[in-house]
Amino acid sequence: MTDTFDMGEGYKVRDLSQAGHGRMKIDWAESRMPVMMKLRDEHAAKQSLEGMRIAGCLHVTKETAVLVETLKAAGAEISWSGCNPLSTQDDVAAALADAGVSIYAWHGMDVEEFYWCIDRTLDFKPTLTLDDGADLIFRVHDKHPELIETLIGGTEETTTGVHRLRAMADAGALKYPVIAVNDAETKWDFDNVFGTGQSSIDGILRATSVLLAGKNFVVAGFGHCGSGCAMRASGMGANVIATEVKPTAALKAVLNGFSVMTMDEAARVGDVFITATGCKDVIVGRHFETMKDGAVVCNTGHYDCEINLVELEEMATSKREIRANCEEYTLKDGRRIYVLAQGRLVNLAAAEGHPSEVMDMSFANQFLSMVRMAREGKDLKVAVHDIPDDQDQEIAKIKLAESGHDLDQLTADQLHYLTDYAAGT
Ligand code: 9W1
Repeated sequence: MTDTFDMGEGYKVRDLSQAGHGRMKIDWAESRMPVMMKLRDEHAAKQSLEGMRIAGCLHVTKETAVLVETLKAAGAEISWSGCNPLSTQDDVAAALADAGVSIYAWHGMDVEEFYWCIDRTLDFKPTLTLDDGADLIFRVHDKHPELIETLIGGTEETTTGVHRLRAMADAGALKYPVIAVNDAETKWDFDNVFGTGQSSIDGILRATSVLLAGKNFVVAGFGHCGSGCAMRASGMGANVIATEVKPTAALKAVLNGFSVMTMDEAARVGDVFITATGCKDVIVGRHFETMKDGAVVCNTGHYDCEINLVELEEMATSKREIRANCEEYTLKDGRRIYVLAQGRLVNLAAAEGHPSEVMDMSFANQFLSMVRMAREGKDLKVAVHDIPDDQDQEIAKIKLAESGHDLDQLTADQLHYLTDYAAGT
């Protein structure tokens, strides 16, 4: 790692000469994000964000670049930082800096640099903040309360961020309105089921190149993420086994045609294991004791505590990285267990996160929330607001139309039948 940076008026990135590569990635993402491109056309014509200064703090990826350039096209001034030092793609950051965006982001920055970057994005006194993790909102409240007067509102992308903001609002500590982008159906359902589902399988395949057909694929946790992984694995010919603690979730797995058993049972028969529970110690020492030679174990759930690697480490006689993101643990009896991405999120560490087509809808929610706040101005109450259902429907409608799928429409008579209780059954 070098300590050189490219720095100019209003940006700091790793290496501006990578801008060409970054631009190619952004072009690719644009071609897979029809909702964003449609909104870009529409709101560039209307200049819906004219006069808005938007500070954003969100993973600097090719998809995020499409969001940034859509906000810009709609007339906003932008300043940007990454919300996670490890998710920043330096070539994408370079392309944005090259296009005149005030961006402060580079891969592998430390905590001090992280807050320095956030502070730079607040220098132009934003009217709106856009968050993934709520770091900007917290930073404004903690260190720059003088900015609150001119702030119209903010958005938050993640579940954790929204939880913390609701707690803040309940305590009367939230000082400007926030829209919870996380709680939209077009964000939550598609990110978790289809985004995590595909990218987790992608991570497993990149790290191992195993054949899934005919294998016993064990999914711990049959929530949105787990069911997404289960369906994709099933589509590739694996026998899916789900483990659960929640009766209705287990029943869903059964009615989808999957087996349900305890992890103690599944450990003996599984070939590939993925944890997606959000809880700790899902796969522990006693499970490793009974696993087959060659078992592959990974996690797409809560950080890196779902698989107890401390216990595995104690049982192992040796450990080596046999390929990128794939570590082989050899046990006393000679059995080998393969752990992917050191138990961290396999879809981010070994693959590329959610595909552009999925981020298209999540970011459409971000964009339309920005437009809504610009329109409503200071009329929006200081609270955590939900995405209205018509915004979800509108995004899904554009996505369908842009990919060539037509919807039926209710006749006036059918509408009457559905809405008038007196019309009878
Ligand atoms: N977000 N554009 C890693 C992503 C880290 C990451 C994280 C995404 C996107 C879950 C957002 C190594 C992209 C992001 C590529 C990558 C996320 C954390 C996206 C998936 C969420 C903690 N959370 N996300 N694309 N890193 O895919 O913005 O490759």
